[in-house]
Amino acid sequence: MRLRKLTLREIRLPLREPFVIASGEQFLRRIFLLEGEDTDGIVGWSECVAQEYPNYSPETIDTAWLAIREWLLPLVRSRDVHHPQEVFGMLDAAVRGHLMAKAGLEMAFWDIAARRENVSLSRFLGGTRAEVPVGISIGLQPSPVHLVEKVRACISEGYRKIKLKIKPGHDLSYVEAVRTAFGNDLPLSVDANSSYTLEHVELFRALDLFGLMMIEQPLQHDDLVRHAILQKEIDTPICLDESITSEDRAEDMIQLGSGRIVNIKPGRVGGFAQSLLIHDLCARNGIPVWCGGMLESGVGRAHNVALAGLPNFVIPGDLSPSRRYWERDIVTPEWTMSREGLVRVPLDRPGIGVDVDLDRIEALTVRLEVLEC
Ligand code: OSB
Ligand code: MG
Repeated sequence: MRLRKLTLREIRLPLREPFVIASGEQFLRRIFLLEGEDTDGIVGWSECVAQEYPNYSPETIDTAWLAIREWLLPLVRSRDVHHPQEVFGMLDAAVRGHLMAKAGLEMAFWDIAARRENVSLSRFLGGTRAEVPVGISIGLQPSPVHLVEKVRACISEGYRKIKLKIKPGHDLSYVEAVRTAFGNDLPLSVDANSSYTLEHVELFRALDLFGLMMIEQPLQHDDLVRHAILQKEIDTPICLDESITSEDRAEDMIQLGSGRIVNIKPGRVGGFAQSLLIHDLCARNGIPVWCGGMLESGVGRAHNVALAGLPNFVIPGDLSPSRRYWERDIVTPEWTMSREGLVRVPLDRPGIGVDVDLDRIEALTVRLEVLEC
């Protein structure tokens, strides 16, 4: 397989509800879509998950665009790729960082390769499940009362896991309100997006009493050592998100005891090859994983759902249906969730398994670059 053309597009979709986390808030998603075409005319899609502002990762949609055009595409241009597993190495040997940009390019190759084999992306990756359980990530709310009403609605929709965003001052009273309203059996977790320090250890000991499934990324975005210190002080499993940027970092986490669960976002770790390595490493070490989200459109969601079909994704992923984010998604069919909180993996269709609504994308495009290879 050899790339003939790569089309970069930016579209903008307003979120149905603003999404607020410790490190910032979002009303509109600037979405970076990649459409690759190989020399046989097979087309594959991907989404680079970098956001508008570098508050989750140091990358942004604008740095990723530059990285892909200037440094990454030239590394695969006019080179034969026998398997998409090779792409990350080709990119990573020459360019440091820019993992979201690398992932965007790499995952387009995976969709093309799956379509060339006429199999679903999930099967191509090694997925074994036809449906996967879905959790929801609820942004910071103005009060515990607001949060309880939100959680009530999510439970009635069927979500299998509820994740609450927290930050200092917006934590214990919120968790307590949810536990009081819905009891201790509700699968509940919190995500701090790096907003605490080791000074807050007493707060985490207090959270221990609420029997949370996990506390996601309490400390610095690139920290492992302090997370290991914190994990020794508390019973609740720490789950790392931001800190896991490679298989090596996941291995460090296991060695140091910095956490007991990993959130794998293919976009964060440089794509599917790295995601598979982390998945397998965690499986060998008894570390459960789940698939996180980055407020993706239906294109990025397809990649996440495909990955979440692998066997060690044993915890519900942040894979909410299209309606949760958008008035209208850019794929057909839109992503839906059953009353039982499951999303179907489109195993019966080649590649990502949904059709990209090109007319709609064209109408929404604010930036376009066609790169001939
Ligand atoms: O920390 O998991 C996170 C969204 C943007 C950036 C970081 C995170 C998130 C989410 C949203 O939690 C999950 C989703 O896509 O529904
Ligand atoms: Mg997170």
